[in-house]
Amino acid sequence: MSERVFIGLGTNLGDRQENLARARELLSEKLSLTAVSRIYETEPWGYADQPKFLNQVIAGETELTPTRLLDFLKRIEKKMGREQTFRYGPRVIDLDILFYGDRVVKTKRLEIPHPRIAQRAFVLVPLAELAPGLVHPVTGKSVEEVKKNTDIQDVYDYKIN
Ligand code: PH2
Ligand code: MG
Ligand code: MG
Repeated sequence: MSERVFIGLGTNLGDRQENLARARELLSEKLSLTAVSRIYETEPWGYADQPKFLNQVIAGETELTPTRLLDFLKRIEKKMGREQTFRYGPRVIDLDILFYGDRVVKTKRLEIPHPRIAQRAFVLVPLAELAPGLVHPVTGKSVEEVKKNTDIQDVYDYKIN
């Protein structure tokens, strides 16, 4: 049985567009990509003094369990040269599980749905593009509803080169 998952991609170091492309390619090894949002350039959230991010959200079908999916994402981040910095600091690539079907997971390592979706326009805008009607399994709110109540001015369309 496969599940539909949504993954958030973020990058603000090096060739950001290339980083997103590489990450999508590596993701497709274990995830059949069913939808890919546009790319957005976004002001850094959480820690201001760093380069702007490119953000994107993808939807895919996978056989991996949530924990295995997390391991897989961490392996990709490592392969792409991600180094540990500090919370909300700059990174070559960040891959976050946003939703995993309507599963709710809360362990030390992993929380699904991602706990900060509602505060993050850089996630909500691309997510609403793919799945406006997607309902949060705990709050019962749709992505579109949450987006309407979020300031999205720091999220810009990014012209693909
Ligand atoms: N990721 C963070 C911290 N801040 N800001 C933007 N704009 N985009 C991100 O992907 C991002 C961030 C930590 O995961
Ligand atoms: Mg993140
Ligand atoms: Mg992360």
